[in-house]
Amino acid sequence: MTNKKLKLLSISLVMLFIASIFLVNSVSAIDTQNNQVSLLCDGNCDDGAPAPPPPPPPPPPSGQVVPWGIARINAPAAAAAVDESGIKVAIIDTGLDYNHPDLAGKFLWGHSFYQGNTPANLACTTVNPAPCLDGNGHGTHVAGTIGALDNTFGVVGVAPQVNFYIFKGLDDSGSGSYSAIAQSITMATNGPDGIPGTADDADVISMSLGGPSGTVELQNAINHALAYNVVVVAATGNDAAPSPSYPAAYPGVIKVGAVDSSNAIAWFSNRGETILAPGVNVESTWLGGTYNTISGTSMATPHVAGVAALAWAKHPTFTGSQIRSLVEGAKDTFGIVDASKVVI
Ligand SMILES: [Ca+2]
Ligand SMILES: [Ca+2]
Repeated sequence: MTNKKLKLLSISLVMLFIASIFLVNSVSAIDTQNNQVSLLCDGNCDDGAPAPPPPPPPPPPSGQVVPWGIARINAPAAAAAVDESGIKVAIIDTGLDYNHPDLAGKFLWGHSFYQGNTPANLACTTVNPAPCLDGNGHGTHVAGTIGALDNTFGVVGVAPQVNFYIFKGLDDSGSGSYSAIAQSITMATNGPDGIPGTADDADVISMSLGGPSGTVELQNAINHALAYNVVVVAATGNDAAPSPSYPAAYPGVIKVGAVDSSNAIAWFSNRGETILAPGVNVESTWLGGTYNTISGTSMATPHVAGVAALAWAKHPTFTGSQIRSLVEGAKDTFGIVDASKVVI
């Protein structure tokens, strides 16, 4: 049971048709032989091959782009209305390119359960963040949607002032054990001091990953997070299935499905969502200081995690359950999250 794995949830644009088959096997489906859970993202991050070397640095930036999804959910105006600089968002994914200029200074603390594709157990600190370096790109993409800096270049995230706890619970090919995910959830909840219910606990946990079943350890970790007022956000999965993958399926978790820029639910998005967010052609940060445009419920989830951070900034005395209700109720007529509704 404890060796089960989860995977990323994203979808390749270029290889959309191929990806549609590939994802069924690798994204939100647990391979019962290997007991794997997977990322919910693009073919780029889920091909099982070793991560390519980082691409060369991009040309000098010339102006900041507001990705369509950031504009669509009214994030810029909402972020302008609050100070979210004290909010800590834990990202459980493939790590973070903490050297990316559009994510500079955001890494606070974390832990790595993988080095490359090899299991590990390494602390990540501001002095030595290296164990949490992203070898895939997926985690860095998620991070950029949550909180890429509002500056003169690149992209901007939903909540540009937030900081990150980074848990490398997925390896460089996008797979991770259920136990690594569960341990990441517990560590994020407890924070650097190891004690739940103190000021250094994560405020939000964002998980762009999933598998078709759960484990006792995973559910216990989710329940621990919820009991200590951590808002837990997870992707529904990319299998075009009628119900969410795990951990999104657990009660109390905000379950995020994906829509395109025409307000239509993405063909791949598992249903049973409690809210929708942009998840098709999402531009965000990538490895080596670059940017990439990919699709998946993996890409929708960080939009909602960012909105949850803004909600905490506006309502610091709320319980986690109150924040969850506020966020899940902050939707437009299409069911798409609207950041402006959590900062009123
Ligand atoms: Ca920027
Ligand atoms: Ca703590």
